[in-house]
Amino acid sequence: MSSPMITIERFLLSQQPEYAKGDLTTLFYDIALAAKMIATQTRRAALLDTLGYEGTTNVQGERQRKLDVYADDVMFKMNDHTGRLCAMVSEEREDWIQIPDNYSKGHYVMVYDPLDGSSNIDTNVTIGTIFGIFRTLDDKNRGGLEDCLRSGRELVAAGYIIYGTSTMFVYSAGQGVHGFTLDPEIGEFLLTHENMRFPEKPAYYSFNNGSYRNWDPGVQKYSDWLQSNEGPRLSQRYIGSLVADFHRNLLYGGIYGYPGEVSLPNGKIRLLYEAGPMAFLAEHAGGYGSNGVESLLDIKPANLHQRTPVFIGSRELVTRAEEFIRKEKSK
Ligand code: AHM
Ligand code: MG
Repeated sequence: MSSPMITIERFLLSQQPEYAKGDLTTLFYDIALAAKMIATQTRRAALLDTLGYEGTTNVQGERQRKLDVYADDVMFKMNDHTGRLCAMVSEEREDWIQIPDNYSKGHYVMVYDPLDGSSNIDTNVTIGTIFGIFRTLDDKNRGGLEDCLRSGRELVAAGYIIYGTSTMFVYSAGQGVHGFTLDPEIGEFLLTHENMRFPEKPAYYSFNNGSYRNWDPGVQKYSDWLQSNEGPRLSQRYIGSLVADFHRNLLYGGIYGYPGEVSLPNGKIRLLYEAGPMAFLAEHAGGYGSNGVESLLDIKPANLHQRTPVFIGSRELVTRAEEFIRKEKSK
């Protein structure tokens, strides 16, 4: 354990800029509280009969699992009444979420994927929660759709919670990426990973190679290069949870990719509440996130649930992916 013991609250207070003290700090703290509730439920899911499907589908036509619905509800309920937010966007809800009339509206917008990698839930494999925070564009007119449809460049903070062998809260508010581990005995997140950076020499590449046949030639050639003698000699690791694959690659160096496919030209990952926040974290840890052509942070979503191809992780590996893709496109 790190020494001295620093709780997430203490760290947040020491890190926030003066203008954000109070609001942003408390917002993170509310998200951390939601994370503890989701972690508790996830750990006991089989015992509480919360594995399996809810019997509903979300806006992307995906069947919702009981834990997807639970996590979405917790994220919403921990944040709707606090007066910090003026709107929210969730993967699990078609429209953006306005703050109920009986609560005051704050100056921030939170976008989130309540349970990422949820196809892994029933098999006891690591899953996560992703969030991003924007400041409202217009203090007088807060919480409209235009406040939500923003590029990752406009994020003031982003983070994820990873529900693995331990639960971790990883975030950046623009001054480094910091990780906290939940001590379940005392119910607190404690600072364990200060100022995380992608290591110089990467170790892993994380693509779903089962989809190789459906990728563009540029992505196929990049994948061939990764595995060739001329390549960087990485091991392949793919969990199928963006949060978990990203987290491992942040610690050991590597690249996560979810390219476009023949029947899914923009891939599977959502720009606003998955790719954008993760690209923000990547850049603040010395890495890079791209759609294969340009930075994920520079793309303004046209709709809330827009998908994008994703290549994210160690900067050099991501720029090499762009080079392969560009070369094939120009043929
Ligand atoms: P989800 O938010 O519905 O769980 O979907 C996103 C997830 C990513 O975490 C993961 O990398 C990917 O889907 C896995 O997809 P696949 O099984 O096609 O490889
Ligand atoms: Mg997801």
